[in-house]
Amino acid sequence: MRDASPQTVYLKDYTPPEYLIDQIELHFELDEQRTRVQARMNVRRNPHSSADSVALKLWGEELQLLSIAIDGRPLQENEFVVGDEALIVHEAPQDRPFEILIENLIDPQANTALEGLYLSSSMLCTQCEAQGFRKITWFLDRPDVMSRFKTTLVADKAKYPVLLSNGNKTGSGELENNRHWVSWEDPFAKPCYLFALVAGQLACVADQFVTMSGRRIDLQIFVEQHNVDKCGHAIQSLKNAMRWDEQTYGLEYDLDLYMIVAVDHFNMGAMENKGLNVFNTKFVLARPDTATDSDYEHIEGVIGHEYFHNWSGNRVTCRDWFQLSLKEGFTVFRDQQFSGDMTSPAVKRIEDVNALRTRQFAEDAGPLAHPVRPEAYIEINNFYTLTVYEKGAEVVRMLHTLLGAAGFRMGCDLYFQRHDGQAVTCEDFVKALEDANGVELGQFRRWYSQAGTPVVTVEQDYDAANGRLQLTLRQSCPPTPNQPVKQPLHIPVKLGLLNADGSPATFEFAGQPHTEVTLDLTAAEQSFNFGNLAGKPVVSLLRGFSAPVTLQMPRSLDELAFLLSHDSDTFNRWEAGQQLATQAIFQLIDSIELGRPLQLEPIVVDAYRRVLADAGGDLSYQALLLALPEESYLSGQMPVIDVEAVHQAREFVKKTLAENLAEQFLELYRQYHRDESGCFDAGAVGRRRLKNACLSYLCKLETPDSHRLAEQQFRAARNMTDQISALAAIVNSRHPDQDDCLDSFYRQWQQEALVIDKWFTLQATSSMPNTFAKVQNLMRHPAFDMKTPNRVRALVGAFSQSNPLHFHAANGEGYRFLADRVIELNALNPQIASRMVSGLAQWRRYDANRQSLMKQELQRIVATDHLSKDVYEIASKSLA
Ligand code: 0A1
Ligand code: ZN
Repeated sequence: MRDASPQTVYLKDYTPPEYLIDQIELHFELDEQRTRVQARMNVRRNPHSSADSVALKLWGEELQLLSIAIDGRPLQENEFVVGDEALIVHEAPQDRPFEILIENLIDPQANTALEGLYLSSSMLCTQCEAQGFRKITWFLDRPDVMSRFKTTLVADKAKYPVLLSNGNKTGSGELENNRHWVSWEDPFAKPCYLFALVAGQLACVADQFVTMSGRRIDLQIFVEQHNVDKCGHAIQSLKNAMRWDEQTYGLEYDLDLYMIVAVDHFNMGAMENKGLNVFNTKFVLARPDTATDSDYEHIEGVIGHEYFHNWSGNRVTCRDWFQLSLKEGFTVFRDQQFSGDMTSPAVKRIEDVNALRTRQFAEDAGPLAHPVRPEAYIEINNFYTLTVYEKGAEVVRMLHTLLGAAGFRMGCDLYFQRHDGQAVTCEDFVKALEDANGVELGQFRRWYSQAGTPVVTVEQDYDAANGRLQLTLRQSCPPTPNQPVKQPLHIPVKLGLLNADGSPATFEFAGQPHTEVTLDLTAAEQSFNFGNLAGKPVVSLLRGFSAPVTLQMPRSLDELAFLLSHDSDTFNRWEAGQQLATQAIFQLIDSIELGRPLQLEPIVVDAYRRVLADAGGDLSYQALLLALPEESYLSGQMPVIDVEAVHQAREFVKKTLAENLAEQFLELYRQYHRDESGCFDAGAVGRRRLKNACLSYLCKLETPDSHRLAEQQFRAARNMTDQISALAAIVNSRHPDQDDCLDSFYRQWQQEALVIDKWFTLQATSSMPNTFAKVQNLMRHPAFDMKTPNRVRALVGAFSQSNPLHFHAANGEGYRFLADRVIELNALNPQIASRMVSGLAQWRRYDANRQSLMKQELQRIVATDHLSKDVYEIASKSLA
């Protein structure tokens, strides 16, 4: 049990800060166990605060105070008090600005939570978002307090030759005892969550970028020496992102230097600290033989994401943490646009929707559902969620759809111009878009405040005599925690119609001819009429996934097969294939549950035969068309999830397709298989995706030939995409040399941490029997480490979140295993611990036996001594 019940923070309680800190000068004497921090702050009363208390409360945690003075006068013991969470000066000067000088000690080595200043391998680095700065020194740690930072770092020259902080370098020098110093100054006022420092033995990969106004920017990526050969893609991605933001949003970089540091120990993906991004190595390092094509794509996306934050997040920041999606939803939308433009917009959109529907929809339907702009939290770190990020991006995308690209751009221009240098709200963002376009988005705002995934149903009424189609759309949204009743939302529904021969139909809508329209669904029930039709059209609805809703539209297998062949909307064409497979799998699940023999509808086989024959030339897209819906997506559609039936039915479809279309799979495999080193260009990526999709089907045949094919590819591969795809096929089959392949992979890559993460994940996600025992053994493997988040995610996270079959074993061993890990992690790293709890949060979706086993484990977690706020919030809300 927790020592004291933790407090909830509410959006409705927001008040402006009572004091402001215009400037802070930080001086660090860096040391692994005893870092000495001196903070000199210029403080004044906030003229916009109506509070009348004379006390000054500065947040601070796990700090050892050495001294405190105001305007040079050391404070007496009765003038302030230091608690677990804050330091309070009882009476601060009210009538004038004043200076506070604080000196304190911190212990980076003991910091396994990776928040504040910590040690990663032999490097010192910081993570301050959301509230890590208070673990560095006492401060007004809230995003609406923006200060200019000057930082001086002093350290041992041999251990820490490189000393970095935000902004521009202003000086450096030597000191006695082999120490040296470097000073930095950031000319832009910023909230303290954007502060960063890094110290270590780092190699630098440098480049330059000339901005649209002709300014030359130095770009520097800092990594450990042995990784300098893996930075090329990150640097190229950064330059692409800088150019793209100029061209798409007219936004230019504002400092003379942009630095990225890659660290092995990081709780999240990366962090947008002003001028000094800190990245998880996973999103920087890539070489064709160590990183897959999707690693390359993720690196480009995350580099873009952090770069785009320089405007959407840093220049214009959040007033309070409830507004997190203001910067995150918008920036995810921007990075999605960027990645689409760099690769294929069609493929990127499908990948993003697939992730949203399998993961965010589950969050929105479970006990942790919350609005894009949450109203309450216990621990803000728990709100870096799929809802805030991914659904938040969908909300921005809908605004883009409603206003059109040009209108959206005008709105963004006004937003950045109006709010540059300010800490603002989601409301300010919508208001700028409204004002720039002269439109009213009143009802649309409900997307920010209402949780849950809306359901849209469709009724069709075709009048053959008059060539008219009437569509009646109805929307509803299931209750979510604290929101039993929902209001109708403003839902943009993009629509096209197809003629019987598959060609796009021209139709009349609102008196005008169209081939595509966006309907504004605003009422609970609304009808739309389409005229001038030559015959009954086939409706293509929610094109491009124009809103994050569940569309319920009964379709025959024939109609789905027709759309899969003909829809001109690339998203809906893919979606038709997914629906076709989903319906087929659900028929099989019924048969399994009724004990009937399994049979796959021939129309499904025919549809996949056509996809294999031709998909229009984009090989990545063709590979997506071939991918069956994931087990987690299928489970999301069941009232009571039956993990075994879902797995068995999906496997049956895959195997049946492989048996019926073996020749075509093999032919395509041979056509696109190359012995290539793995350059990251669209042609090569497409070939590999398609070929490896074929290989994964062929391996379901479990024949000596298919086993040989996989093993040959594994042994000969000169790029990681081919090597790991082959190993995955081997590990998920009854391949006789499985263990030997895994061993040789380990021996080959034991020096490359990111590759060894893949090795852990492959084994943790295998559907083969005995996986749980293997996972338990891997916990004892010398390369496993509970203090390295990437490792924990690779093994514990992968098993509990991506292996439904074995994690949900009916005897509860998976649940017990996870709860034990959560309890261990709680003491080391509460953020990672609380992320791991999510495997248990969906307990209500399972049968009674599993429900009670999962609940029991959640209760055991909640009853743990010294439970962190992070884990307490997730586990207790999951049980509520
Ligand atoms: N703002 C970062 C995400 C981030 C959030 C919290 C962190 O530590 C607790 C670290 C990174 C982003 O959106 O990339
Ligand atoms: Zn972000």
